[in-house]
Amino acid sequence: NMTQDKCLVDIHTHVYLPEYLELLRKREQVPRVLPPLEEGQDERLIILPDEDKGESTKNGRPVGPAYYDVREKLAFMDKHNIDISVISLANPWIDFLPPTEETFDLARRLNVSMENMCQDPITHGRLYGLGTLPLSSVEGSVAEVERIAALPRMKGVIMGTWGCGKGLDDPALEPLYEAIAKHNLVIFLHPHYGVNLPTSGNMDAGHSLALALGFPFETTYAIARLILSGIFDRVPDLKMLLAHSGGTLPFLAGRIDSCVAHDPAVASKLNHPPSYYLKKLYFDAVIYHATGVKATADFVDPSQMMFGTDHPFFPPLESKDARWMSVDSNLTAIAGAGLDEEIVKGILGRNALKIFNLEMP
Ligand code: 5CU
Repeated sequence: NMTQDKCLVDIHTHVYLPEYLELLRKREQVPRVLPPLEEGQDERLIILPDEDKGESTKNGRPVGPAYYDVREKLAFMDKHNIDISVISLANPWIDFLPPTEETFDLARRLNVSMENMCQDPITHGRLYGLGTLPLSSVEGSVAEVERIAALPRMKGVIMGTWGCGKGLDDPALEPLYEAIAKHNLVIFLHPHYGVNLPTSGNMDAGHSLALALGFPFETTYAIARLILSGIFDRVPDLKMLLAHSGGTLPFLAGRIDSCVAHDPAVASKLNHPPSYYLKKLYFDAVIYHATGVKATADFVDPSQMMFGTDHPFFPPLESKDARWMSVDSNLTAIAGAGLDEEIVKGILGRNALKIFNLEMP
């Protein structure tokens, strides 16, 4: 169908909802929002672990209306001809809050606020949402999944790699995975914590290496552990979308298979080699080079890949009116990966319509 063929869907696009910014403004520890450095400037976001300790990162990043205003999201979509966005709260969600009624109530309010944003008449049906879970409590999260499943424009949940503090392979999380699978919701698995290497004493790389490498390495390790836990044998219908083209998983899958095969005690816990499970996951195409797109499309069926922008992160540094380089790099990478036209159309929109069960606006 022609319309679906031309559709551009962004499945990796974030917001910091007003209720969340309110929470971050009140905090004195990372994650937090600081007041503007000078009057008339934007507030500043400090969210990454130890970001407040780095010389070039201690003032955080400007956080303006693109981070919370639905009109800015729509203007960004219009500028890049994006038809539909599946929006999610940005990191670090509410992972750091204790398992209290107050946290559960905040999760509820965030999800209703997200649903309302997606239902705002000015969006003309162009937005869908992913919910936020109070992950310090599995019980609280299962209850929230039940609520999210009843919200018409919510199609899944966003989750970090922390789980309830012991990683994604924590057996305590299984009831949550079962609840998510039961409702046919998608988990958008997104990094935040990095790989906990000592910070370099010689060079201040700002945010660049934490985002470029810490994030994907974190995803790689967390998902490999999750797969080795055998969760996908026990909950085979669990749908999981990996940020940043799965970190380095498409590239390292062979090494994971080989190392597991040579460790019979580990291999015997699984019905299949690790890459069997990896190939069932979904991957975004937020990797910026054609080589990364090719590697992912070579590893998984490309019908499991979907376009994303990472808005509002990586805005243009010069003109505010320009198209975003971060968006165009991803579009160019998808177009330049030597894939068939039909496969490219799938990555740009058709796959997302199907996987998330979205309706054309
Ligand atoms: O690259 C990304 O996905 C991000 C993100 O989600 N959050 C952030 O702080 N920077 C980059």
